Amino acid sequence: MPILMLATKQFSMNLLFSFVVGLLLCVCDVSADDRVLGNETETPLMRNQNCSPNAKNEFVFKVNPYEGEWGQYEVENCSGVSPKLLIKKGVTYTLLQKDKSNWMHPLGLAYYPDGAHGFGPEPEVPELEEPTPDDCSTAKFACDPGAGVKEAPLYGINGVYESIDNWNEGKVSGLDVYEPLFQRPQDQWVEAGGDAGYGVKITIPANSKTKTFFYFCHIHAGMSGYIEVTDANESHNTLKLAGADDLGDTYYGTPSAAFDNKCGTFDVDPYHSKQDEFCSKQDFLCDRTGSDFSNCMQAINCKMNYMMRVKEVADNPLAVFMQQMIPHHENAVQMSRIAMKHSTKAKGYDSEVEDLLRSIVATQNHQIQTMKTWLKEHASDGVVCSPPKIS
Ligand SMILES: [Cu+2]
Repeated sequence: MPILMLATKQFSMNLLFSFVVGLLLCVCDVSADDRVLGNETETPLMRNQNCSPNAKNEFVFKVNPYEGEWGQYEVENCSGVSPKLLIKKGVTYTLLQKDKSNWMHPLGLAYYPDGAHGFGPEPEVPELEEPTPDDCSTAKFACDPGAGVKEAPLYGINGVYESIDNWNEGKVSGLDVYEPLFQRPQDQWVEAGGDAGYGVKITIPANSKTKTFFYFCHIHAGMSGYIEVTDANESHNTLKLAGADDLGDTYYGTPSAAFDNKCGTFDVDPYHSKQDEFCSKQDFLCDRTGSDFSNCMQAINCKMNYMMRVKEVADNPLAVFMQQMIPHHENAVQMSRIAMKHSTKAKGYDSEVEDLLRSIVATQNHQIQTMKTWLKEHASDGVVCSPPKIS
């Protein structure tokens, strides 16, 4: 074969090889971004999509830190965030929490969204417990699964699960052991979880009247999703609290704008698109480059600057502390979300930095929710006053 033909053939093979490798890398990149770094398409991910378990009847959980205000759960091989888990009676399912993104997000199961955090006007809603909570017999909740029906989450650490007969005995298993472990430093959480990690098992008995219930995070409100018994008995219970049967924007927050999706932030877009209104002539980075990162940082700092300028509450300095600390903490969370999304290739980015950022997001979000609850009980939200005009 002439040398030229050989070279051409070799060139074509190389081209084909590069094309195939490129295609594979491209496919891997997209899925990696979707799973680990959040969504790069600048559109919010879908919520409440039907989700079936894997072949071992497991739902493998992760937390996507970029969706919604508090982050939202994802399940391996299911699309979107906060998916609706489809289950059948009489089958034992495991909600697995092995991935490190689950740290500070221990799952619970409740008859209404958010369990002990409360939902709508209710400061607390009944959870799946053994025995069934008395509240389930009231008309406003109406969630009694039936006489003698035992349905409750069985918590497990490193593959060792409690049983329904020693439910939450609080020494070696149960929620009272599970939840505190999720608040330990991340390396200790990983070590205690061992090879099998953490998990929550649930079996809905054949004679149960439960059709729809919820998974939620014991530490953060606002991260719930549906679980539906697809072969529920005909005389099943129905949800009574308004809004529980249609979790949407009111619950999860308005889906993020394109700017927020690009930044990895939540509800910052107006401070970018209408910056003159909120932070006229103020630069929060000197000699700004105008890169995506730079624009994201400018917008979040504009938001914090604007939101922290609250009217003084003369008779309650603690109210002012709470009102200012909320946007201050929100900025720390937003800044960490931007760093997780835009600085992974920066010099010095390693697993310790990743742990630090995850810790800022999870712990400060929890503190924000605590401060918001305090304001609701003892004062009111801050009244923001107009920024000074800089000429
Ligand atoms: Cu959480």
